[in-house]
Amino acid sequence: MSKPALYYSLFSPPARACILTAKLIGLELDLKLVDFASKQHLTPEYLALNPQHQIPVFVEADNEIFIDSHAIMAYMVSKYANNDDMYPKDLKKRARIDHMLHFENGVLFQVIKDMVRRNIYGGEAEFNPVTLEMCSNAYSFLESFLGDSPFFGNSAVLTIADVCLNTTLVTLDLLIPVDDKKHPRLRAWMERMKTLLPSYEDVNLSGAKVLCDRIKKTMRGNKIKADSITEYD
Ligand SMILES: N[C@@H](CCC(=O)N[C@@H](CS)C(=O)NCC(=O)O)C(=O)O
Repeated sequence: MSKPALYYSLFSPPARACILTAKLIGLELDLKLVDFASKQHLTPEYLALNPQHQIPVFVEADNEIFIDSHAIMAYMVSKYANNDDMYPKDLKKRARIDHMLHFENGVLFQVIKDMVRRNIYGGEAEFNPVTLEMCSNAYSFLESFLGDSPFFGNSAVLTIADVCLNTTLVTLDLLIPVDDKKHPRLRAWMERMKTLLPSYEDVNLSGAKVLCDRIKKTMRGNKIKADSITEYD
């Protein structure tokens, strides 16, 4: 039977979360790189997979298509893992993990979306105060949610909530660092995850750097443009 396929690019935190989850449960994926530089995600072939033109997309061996990293991670663990540790079947435990998946999607990841909107596409040369506030609030909420638990969702073991929060946080941390004075538990969890997640350097950090470099480079370009306009005012 052929392997399931994952359409991905390493710059994408949700795509990295799916790759790391598959590695953690020993699931081999047929990795299909989507070339954003040539706008492959906007081609008719890709839109047939995901009309929302986003990565990641998971295509099962029987050609069934699943969209959204959180749904993909939950599916991969439920179908292929040897146990339910990473996505518990117990409804109360699962509700706590689901909470963190929704938090990642609806709050933390929105900080990156806001930066992309303002700093890559909106011409802004600095981080907007709104973005900074969104980020600081998200870090503070995470610090509180984590509490004294080793993992998110009050879990005693690593789950898909930790994986998706981590791939997004590793990216954000390069842009707006998690302050160990303000968020000591979050910082300690991030350090621990470096050793618990597979492929930290070659997948997680290297992918995060690609997105971070793109944002920083565009911001520098926006600054040069803004300065030259001011000079001729
Ligand atoms: N909620 C989605 C978010 C996916 C997403 O925003 N992917 C971005 C890359 S990080 C993308 O493909 N953007 C291209 C576009 O929106 O055209 C998930 O978790 O999979």
